[in-house]
Amino acid sequence: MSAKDPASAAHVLDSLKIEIPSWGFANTGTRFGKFQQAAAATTIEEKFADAAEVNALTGITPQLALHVLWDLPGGVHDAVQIKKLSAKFGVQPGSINPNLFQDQEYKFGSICNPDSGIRRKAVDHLLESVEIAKALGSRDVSLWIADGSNYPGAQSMRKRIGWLHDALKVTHDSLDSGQRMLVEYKPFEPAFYHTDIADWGMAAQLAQAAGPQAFVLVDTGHHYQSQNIEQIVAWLLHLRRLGGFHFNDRRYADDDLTIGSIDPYQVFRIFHEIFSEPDAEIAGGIAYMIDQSHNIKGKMEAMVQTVMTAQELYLKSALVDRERLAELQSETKTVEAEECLRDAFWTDVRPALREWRRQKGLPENPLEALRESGYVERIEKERKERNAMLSVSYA
Ligand code: LRH
Ligand code: MN
Repeated sequence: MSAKDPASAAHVLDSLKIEIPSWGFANTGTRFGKFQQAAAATTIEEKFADAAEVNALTGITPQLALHVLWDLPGGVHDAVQIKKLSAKFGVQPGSINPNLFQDQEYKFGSICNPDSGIRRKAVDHLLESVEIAKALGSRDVSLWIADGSNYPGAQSMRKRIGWLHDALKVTHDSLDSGQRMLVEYKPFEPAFYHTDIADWGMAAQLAQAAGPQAFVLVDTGHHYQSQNIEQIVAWLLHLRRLGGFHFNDRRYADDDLTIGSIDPYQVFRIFHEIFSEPDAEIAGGIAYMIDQSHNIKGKMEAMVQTVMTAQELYLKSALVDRERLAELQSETKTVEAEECLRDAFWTDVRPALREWRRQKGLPENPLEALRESGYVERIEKERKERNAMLSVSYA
């Protein structure tokens, strides 16, 4: 048994912070519809309140990711209100996520649209997102675009690459020092023939061309079935272009299920690559964010369960005896090397996690504490009437 003792490794949890998404508390759906939850958050105040509750229970989610058109429909003018809510609930605004996928004009793309006027509009939204991040003191502007096409010949992929570079360069150069632009890739959906930023290589090349404050965001759900995600992580660390993660899980495509629900060993292997990064400063700058849509599970339960699972997998990965592993790897002792990872993965870290929480004055089992708190019942009472009025149909 080569794994380290969880209690002696639990200190690694002190620096782990997980950013949670405002949209994880809202009623989201699939193309076939939305199942309303009476307790779901609709207003930005409710999203901050729910995030504050998750942070009170887990102690490691002090930041809330915001999606511009969903959380700041008034643009940079809404920053004042956000700052008030942040002060009231003790949760900081986190990454700022532009919305370049819902406006009618973006049918054929946003920053890659053949119409220069529409590209201008999209770039203006990116620049406003940077101004919002400045106003809120947010480090990251986290960019995902749905741009692509559905039929061969419909669009010029070459021309669109040029427009992409132009837009990301302008956006990068508007950043303040200390700010970062994260480029998120996705192989398909909503476009189903080509997607303009489809994989890590395209995103890394775009980030390098944009400038030193541009990095790649790895959404674990944005990969083809058999892709080796931890190898992509190793490459991005090597290139010094790994900005952060959108953690979730999937069985088929971008299913946005809760982290570790389908393949917990996947996240463990990703954390292993990060713990293997010799430069602590590089490893320290990585943003760990959640990007999930909770259509079936209760949104508060799902979020608390998600944060606990991320902590468990992070601590498990910290238990790998990496010195021993390095020896075994150079001696090509395949099975013994693999056993180093398996020993750590199969170690039950929950007792050490409970002890870490106890020492931090946090509930030993946040999910149990959520149930005992009556928080969900309370917000359900407050919100059910309003939520009942909201439409359920997709179309
Ligand atoms: C796209 C994505 C992106 C977000 C959205 C909510 O699939 O992962 O990160 O903007 O989900
Ligand atoms: Mn994402």
